Amino acid sequence: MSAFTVVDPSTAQPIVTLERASIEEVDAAVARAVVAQRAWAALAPGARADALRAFARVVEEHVEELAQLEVRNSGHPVSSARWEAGHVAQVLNYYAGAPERLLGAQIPVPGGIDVTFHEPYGVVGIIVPWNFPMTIASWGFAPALAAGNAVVLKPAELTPLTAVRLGELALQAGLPEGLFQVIVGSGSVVGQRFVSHPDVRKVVFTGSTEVGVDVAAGCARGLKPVTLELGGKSANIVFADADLEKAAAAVPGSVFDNAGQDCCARSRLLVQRSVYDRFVELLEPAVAAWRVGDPSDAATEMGPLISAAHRSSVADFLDGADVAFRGSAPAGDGFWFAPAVVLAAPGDRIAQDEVFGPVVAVLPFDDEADAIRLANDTIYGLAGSLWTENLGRAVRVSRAVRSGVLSVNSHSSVRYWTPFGGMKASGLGRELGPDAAEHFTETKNVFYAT
Ligand code: TAP
Repeated sequence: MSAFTVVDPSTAQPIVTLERASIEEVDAAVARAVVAQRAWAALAPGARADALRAFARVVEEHVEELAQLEVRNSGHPVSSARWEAGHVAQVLNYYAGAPERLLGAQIPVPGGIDVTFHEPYGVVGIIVPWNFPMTIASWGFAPALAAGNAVVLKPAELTPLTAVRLGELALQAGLPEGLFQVIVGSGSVVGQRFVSHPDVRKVVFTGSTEVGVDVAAGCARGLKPVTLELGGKSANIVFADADLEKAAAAVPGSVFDNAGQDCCARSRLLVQRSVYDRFVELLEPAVAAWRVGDPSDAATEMGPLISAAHRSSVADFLDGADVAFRGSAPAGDGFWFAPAVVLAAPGDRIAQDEVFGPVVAVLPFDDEADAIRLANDTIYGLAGSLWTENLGRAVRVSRAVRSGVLSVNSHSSVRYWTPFGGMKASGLGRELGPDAAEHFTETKNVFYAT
């Protein structure tokens, strides 16, 4: 066992010291989960639905507490943190509808009856990053539980507090002991043990592409399915025929939200050359107006970065870069970083690598084909936006960009009832939407001879 300290990123002050779980403790948790899962899967679907609705209700009753905890632990602005906590309750309510709708098929065969069943995997291991600790956890645990699995959840060491509280709230809501366990510890110990443990039959990993590849390789050795939600370098494409004022006003929210620590951040801004200068001009006041500061203030739009180490990795990207202008950031001990707009060329590191900070690279393009080529000029394929008033162009470009989640004249990416996930190096599999509970089951086919 070893201890680590959780820090408030807006003050750099310690909040609490926690113990890291050992491999033996992970194994004991998985053993409890195996027992709990058998009883859970044997319940009537309606009873599982009721239990998830009860969990949702308790989360709803604790939205303010969870939000305040996230403000301290992650530096999220309180208005975002309230949305995130409410979103967890919505995701639970949505997947509470799934147990009674996991329908198999009856397939015509000669000499009998053929039926398919959606069987839960058993124990699902969920590994979560630090950028959206509550919401991303819920995208895994709600459908996994709905489908009849038990869950062991590992939050990131930087941001474990809301996940630990959700584990307590699950018990308070009456979920059985052992069914949903939150295990605090390092990725290399707890996360790796989820990957290697023979009784963890499916893994959901959200985090960097580098670690995701290792997790997938480990899962392949254990022949277990894995869902990967990884990095991104999403394009925000602005055509000359767009509503330029509207598109420019939306840029800060599309890339500086959560201080750019967002896998869907539209961190490459592609602007048609004929309106490039005008658009950059429109951008400057929008960036200046972006409110960076105390996350507990309801008017704040952006808080600090998550850690000192992360801030220096973001700052490295500005070394030698052509910074057009920056927004503001408070002075003080927190891990503050003023948003930056950088003029870039396609091959620049800042136009290729995920910064995961409030930095946007602006690149010009000539025509529709050039825009598509540039948008796809990345190893990633998670999200993206395009701005145009031409419907045909919107259809052509949205079909040609290799990304899992796109929005036209908008930068919205996440709705719990629509599928979410990445192409290429951004991931494997999809979360959310109507099919996610089914992804936590494997199909059994049974033939009954008559
Ligand atoms: P990572 O360093 O990859 O960590 C993610 C999680 O994996 C943490 O809980 C971490 O634990 C754990 N982990 C680390 N090494 C591991 C290993 N060898 N085996 C198993 N688990 C391990 O990512 P991060 O820095 O926290 O998050 C940022 C990245 O996540 C960005 O690339 C971002 O784009 C991506 N992300 C993607 C999405 C979607 S939905 N596509 C959403 C959010 C974030 P500890 O850190 O506690 O050791």
